[in-house]
Amino acid sequence: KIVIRKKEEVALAKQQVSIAQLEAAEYFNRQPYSFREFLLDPERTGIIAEFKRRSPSKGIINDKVTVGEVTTGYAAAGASAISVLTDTDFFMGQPADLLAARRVNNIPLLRKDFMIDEYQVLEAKAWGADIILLIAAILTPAEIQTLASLAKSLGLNVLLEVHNLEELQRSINPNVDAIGVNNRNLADFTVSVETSFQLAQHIPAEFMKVSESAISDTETIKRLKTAGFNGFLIGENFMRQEEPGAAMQEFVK
Ligand code: IGP
Repeated sequence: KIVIRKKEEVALAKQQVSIAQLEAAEYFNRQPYSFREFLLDPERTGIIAEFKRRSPSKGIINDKVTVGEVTTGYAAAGASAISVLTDTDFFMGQPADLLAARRVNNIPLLRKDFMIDEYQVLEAKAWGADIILLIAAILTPAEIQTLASLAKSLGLNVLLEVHNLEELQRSINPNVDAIGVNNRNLADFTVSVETSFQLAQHIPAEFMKVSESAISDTETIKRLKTAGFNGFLIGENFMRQEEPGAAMQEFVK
């Protein structure tokens, strides 16, 4: 269902904005930040803090804050990267959110969306992203290869999301920088951080390890670090507060 919606969205976008126009955009030729450098920087927290107004599982989380105030708050609190939803239908995000985050931050930005087409990778570059997300559950290994190698050729970093061993084994690709284990099952929305602990040992050492979703305490982060995780993607725990940046500041102190 998501893939069909995205295909329609991409077809429409292609009619409205040509590839030449994307390539002429302000940010298209900037050199993206290294995801690895920021994740492994001991001065930072390893947290990839997410700007998310709503989600399909929770409905509205926070529609009162601006992307500028939240993302600069996250950066000030020591985020290693910032995730910005650009999907409108399910998450109430928009391309303008990523552009706005880019304007005011100098750390890596993840375009969080359902990437299915090379055109979206060019959009991500044009909108100032440093990292794209590829979700194994909705892509064939061949599609992952195509999208990841295009991303690499543009200097973008790639985060590959998996939520079980089968997805990990069939999808792993040398053009990927980091493997994100999603603790949320996208089929039924149930969450369990155990998913990360189970898959950690199966992720080859050359990839950075990111644990995604349902992280709400620092004790869990400590345990994930011990299991070898370098990154922690946190959205709702911060976004449901009135001031998400201040909430992250409090969380990490
Ligand atoms: C953040 P949480 O539970 O902290 O809000 O989760 C992030 O992991 C989640 O938003 C996410 C997501 C995705 C959203 C993970 N993978 C794929 C959209 C698409």
